[in-house]
Amino acid sequence: MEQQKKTILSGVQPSGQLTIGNYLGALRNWDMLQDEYDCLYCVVDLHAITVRQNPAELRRRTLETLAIYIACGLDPQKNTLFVQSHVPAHAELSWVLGCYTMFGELSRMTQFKDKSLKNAQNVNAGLFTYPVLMAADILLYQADLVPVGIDQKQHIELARDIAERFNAAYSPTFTVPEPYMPKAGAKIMSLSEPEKKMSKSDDNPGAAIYLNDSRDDIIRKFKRAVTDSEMLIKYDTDRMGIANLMNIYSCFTGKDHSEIEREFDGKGYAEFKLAVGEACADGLKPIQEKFAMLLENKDELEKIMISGAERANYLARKTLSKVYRKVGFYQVKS
Ligand code: ATP
Ligand code: LTN
Repeated sequence: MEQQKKTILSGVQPSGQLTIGNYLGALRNWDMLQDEYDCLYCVVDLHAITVRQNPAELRRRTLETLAIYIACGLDPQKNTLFVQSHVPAHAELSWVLGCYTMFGELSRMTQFKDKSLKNAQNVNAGLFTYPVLMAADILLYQADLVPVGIDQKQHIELARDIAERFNAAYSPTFTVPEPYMPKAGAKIMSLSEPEKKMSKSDDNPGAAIYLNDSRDDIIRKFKRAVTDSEMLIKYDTDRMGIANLMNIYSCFTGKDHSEIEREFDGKGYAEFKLAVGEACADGLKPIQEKFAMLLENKDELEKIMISGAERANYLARKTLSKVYRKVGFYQVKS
């Protein structure tokens, strides 16, 4: 039976503190998939160094990101949780796939364009080839589904193109993956600039709700969230500020937009913002408690990393050796 389960792979960069964007767009869905699929989730530290990181912080955040995965409900017994740099095949396959990816394709990636503008002093080659490494992450495990937020859709389409190109050039080698996006929460916007996505590496801490923010901070940030002067709680994508708050409230309460409109009919923004803050703080509380508990036992987290990497290495090696054979790398028996 085990072999018939479909495979899922996803990852988050340990490039900052995780936000409710990461949670609602990705992690919350991962939790719901763990019984039906064979799931692998990695902490993508190789991707994180495409932007300068402080080494001590990167190390700490790698462990914390793994702890957050578990705190968000991923059972390390049911899912393979690992750190990308612990599985060398990611970098190795990435080199090969880079030779099947066109310069023009990478130039069209919107994340590359956005990050080049944001890091104009460090537009390095890794930032450019980032999607190739991401394709390697996915294709190594023959993943059928990749649960991510909308911002990653273009990268998954590229991974599909690379897989199809390689399969056509040789013989079927890779499963062609599909993106899996949540109905609600696939794109949570910044609280200070609601036309931009909420991002963990935003310079303004008021723009994002971090999973570890205190209740007071959460309520205060929502209170200051940019809205408009219409004072009408009605879902309208032309009014991104209020639409975003309604989406967040909907994700945490399960209420749909029309229920929310009825609930706050005739009420003001202050009351609504407080309700959003409280719902969000309530929703994050159990995650925060579990996270704090997990971090008290670093040895246990390291054990999870080691056994995750062991299984991931085993699966990744199988695909990599197939690829090496197909492209014609000389094989010797050791
Ligand atoms: P960075 O700011 O360092 O680029 P990020 O916050 O954009 O990071 P990633 O590590 O790139 O986060 O993304 C991890 C997962 O979270 C991905 O599946 C991504 O699609 C999802 N995600 C990130 N931001 C949002 C958002 N604002 N809304 C919904 N999903 C999001
Ligand atoms: N690029 C992704 C993170 C990521 C990823 C992956 C997501 C790296 N490798 C593989 C899904 C599958 C991002 O969120 N920015």
